[in-house]
Order: sequence, then C-alpha cells, then structure tokens
Amino acid sequence: MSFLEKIRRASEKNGSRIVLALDLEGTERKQLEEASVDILRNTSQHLCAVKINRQLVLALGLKGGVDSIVQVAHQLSLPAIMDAKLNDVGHTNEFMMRSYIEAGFDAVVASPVAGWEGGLDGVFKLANSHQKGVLLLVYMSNPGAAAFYSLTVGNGGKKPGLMFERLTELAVEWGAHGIVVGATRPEIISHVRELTGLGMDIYTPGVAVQGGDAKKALDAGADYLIVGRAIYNADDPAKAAKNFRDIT
Ligand code: NUP
Repeated sequence: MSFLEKIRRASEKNGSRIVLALDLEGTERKQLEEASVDILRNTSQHLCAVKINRQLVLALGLKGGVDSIVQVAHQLSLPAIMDAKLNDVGHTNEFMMRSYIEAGFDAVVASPVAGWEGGLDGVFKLANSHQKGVLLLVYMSNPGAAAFYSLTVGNGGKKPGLMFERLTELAVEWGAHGIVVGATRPEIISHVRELTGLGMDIYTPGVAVQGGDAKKALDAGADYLIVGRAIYNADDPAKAAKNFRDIT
C-alpha cells in the first residue's frame, strides 16, 4: 500500500488528521525508547501518522532503535514519517533515503532547495519505486523563516515571485506527496492552497507551543496538523491528542 493510501486509511479509521511529532529527549537509551513507545501507544487511536525526527535517530540509532518504534506504529496501523529534511547532493541523499526505507519508514521530509538534478531526483525515484512519500518543506514555522521563504526570486523569463510560491510550483512539478507549511502563518497556508488546488496535502507544524492556532491553520486549508510538545509534554497525552483530533 502506498504512503498516501496508508495515511488516508489511518485518518479515516481514527477520524483524525493529527500527526504526532515524537520528539522526546533523554540520555538513557532504553528509557527514551520505552517512553516514546508508551506515548505512541497511548495516543495512537487519535492519530493518523507518527513523525520521527533526527534527534531520536541520533539518540537511538536506526537499526534496533528507531526501526522498532516504526514497527510499533505499523502494528497500530499508522504510517511513519521521517523528518529527515534531506538537503544534500544526490549520492548522500540517496544513501539516507535507502536507510530510512530499510528502517520501514513510509515517507520522508526533504528540502526542495537542493534542487532536482543531482539533488532530489534520486530521492523521488527511490520513493516512487517503493511506494513511499516525499514531503517538501515550502514554508517553515519559525519566526526567521520569512527571511528566506518570502524572498523575491526570478523565475526564468516569467514574472518574479516569492520563494515559497516557486517552491510550491516545484513541489507540484516534481510530484511531491505533500508539502509542509508552518501553522504560524495561516495566510501563507491559504495562499499555497490557492496555488496547489485540492490535489496536494498540506502538513502544518508549529501549533500551540510555537504559537500557531490549529483551527486557523485548518480553516486556511491545511490537511494534517503536526503536533509534538503540546501532546507528549501534556499531563495526559491521550487527552491532549484527542482534543487536537476533535478540532479537525
Ligand atoms: O517548519 C517546520 N516546523 C516544525 O516545527 C518544519 C518541521 N518539520 N517542524 C517539525 O514539527 C519540528 O521539527 C518538530 O518535530 C515538529 C513541531 O514540534 P512542536 O513545536 O509541536 O513540539
């Protein structure tokens, strides 16, 4: 089953558009893995996917570490997204992509600034031949993101536009399986939604702790909310996940 089918199925089954960002930190390996699995199991019925970041890979390793969390996600019928933010030249991007595929991940996050030829072309090729997804960063959620994503850029012979508009066009052109746009800027989400039409899934991080409003982001046209600290640091993570799910 492809990544897109998996996330849509999980979303329908659990009535949820919440992707849990499982970014727990800790120095004791076993404890960190167990705490991550506990949070995932406790919140799973309110989620449509889990997203793992590089700090968990650094702490646990992929083999015999993060890959067992991916297995738990699959047992819970949830796809797993690797927030790798791939952004290098082709051969190292492809090495990382193959490693994440071997670890069982269903999708990766990549940065479009690496470009196509000798950048992300091989990543898309691997993804498409293994039914995996590539989600591209179009506008990040942090305050400083505007300095890059809102730059005015030339576009061949066409009228200059803004960087994120060009990145959105590239995501469509390259056949991305989704894009990431920060929840902290609902007006950008609406604008991106106008550019893509309904055919592209928008994932939005940055709600709650980073200041984004979940409802505003969804009303602006986001499909999936990525939520981390506001769930796993809550006194009752399952309740927090359910509360976010109920907004969607
Ligand atoms: O623009 C982005 N902003 C962002 O926060 C792109 C991301 N991938 N993220 C990720 O979303 C970030 O790395 C973290 O895993 C999650 C948000 O976490 P939180 O602020 O909900 O705790």
